[in-house]
Amino acid sequence: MADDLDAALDRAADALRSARKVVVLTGAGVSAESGVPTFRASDGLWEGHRIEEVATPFGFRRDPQLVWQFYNARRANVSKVAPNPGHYALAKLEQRWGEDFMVVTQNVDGLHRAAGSRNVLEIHGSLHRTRCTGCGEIEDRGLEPLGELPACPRCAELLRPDIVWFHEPLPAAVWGAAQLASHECDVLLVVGTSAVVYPAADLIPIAKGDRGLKPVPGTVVEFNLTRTEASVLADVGVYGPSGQTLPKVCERLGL
Ligand code: BJW
Ligand code: ZN
Repeated sequence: MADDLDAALDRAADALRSARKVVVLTGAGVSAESGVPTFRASDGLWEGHRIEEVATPFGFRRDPQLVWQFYNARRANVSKVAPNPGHYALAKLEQRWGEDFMVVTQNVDGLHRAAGSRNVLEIHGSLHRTRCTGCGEIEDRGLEPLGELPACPRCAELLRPDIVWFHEPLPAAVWGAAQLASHECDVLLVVGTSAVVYPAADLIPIAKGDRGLKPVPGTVVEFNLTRTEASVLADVGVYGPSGQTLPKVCERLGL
């Protein structure tokens, strides 16, 4: 088994060595070793709530107070955690590739930026930001406690978390940039995601060139504890905790 992992790490490092442009798609698993819970527990509940209650626009319309309680608790949890070696390894890779390295994250915890990554697209929003349901103003409020029905300082309408809930479109500019980067990349690292949520999971076939012309298909490397929906499209699978495997890739690249 250890031999398999070593061989996979060698192949991942080889793919990166010859890559001009690199994209990383991350999910909840990259933050698991920081103590942020992942989403798809077997009971189908998120911290005791049904997904429709707390992560859809309908749930927010029905009971904004409950949704804010849920998000204030999430914000408080995230304020206590720190990036893990997996986040730092990705920041180190960005230093090697510069502008040609991009992290596309489904996570809303802000830990990639906290670890020093700069070229980050947060395609599902951020726990740090609020969005006004009246004037649309988006504001970075950090993780300071907010009330149960926070109001906009400009127009006094109800604020909501700046998070992409189910049934909502991803922010157009951010999603467009993620698609373009995936189309142009030579290597896509898929880290800690079950790859079941769309349209994020579409970035994997886009990187392979399956959704349009790409002269040379991108190489997809999956980092996860287990095989996922992404595994059939992955050229290399590195199975183990990403807080351990990503730093080993950096070591192999001499970083
Ligand atoms: C480790 C590890 C370690 C652990 N090391 N690895 C049927 C009904 C309704 C909707 C749909 C439907 N069918 C399809 C849809 C569309 C829907 C969707 O995809 N649903 C699927 C679930 C089926 N998508 C949407 O609704 C999207 N919008 C949309 O389609 O809009 C269309 C539209 C167009 C125009 C106008 C209007 C609408 C929006 C999706 C937004 C998703 N947002 C969420 C919630 C945010 C709330 C919040 O965070 O507070 O984002 S969903 C949730 O899942 C969250 C995550 O970003 C996302 C992805 O999850 P992720 O990151 O993959 O986590 P897990 O837990 O699933 O996996 C963790 C992985 O880590 C596992 O594989 C572990 O093994 C691994 N792991 N430890 C390495 N140490
Ligand atoms: Zn407002």
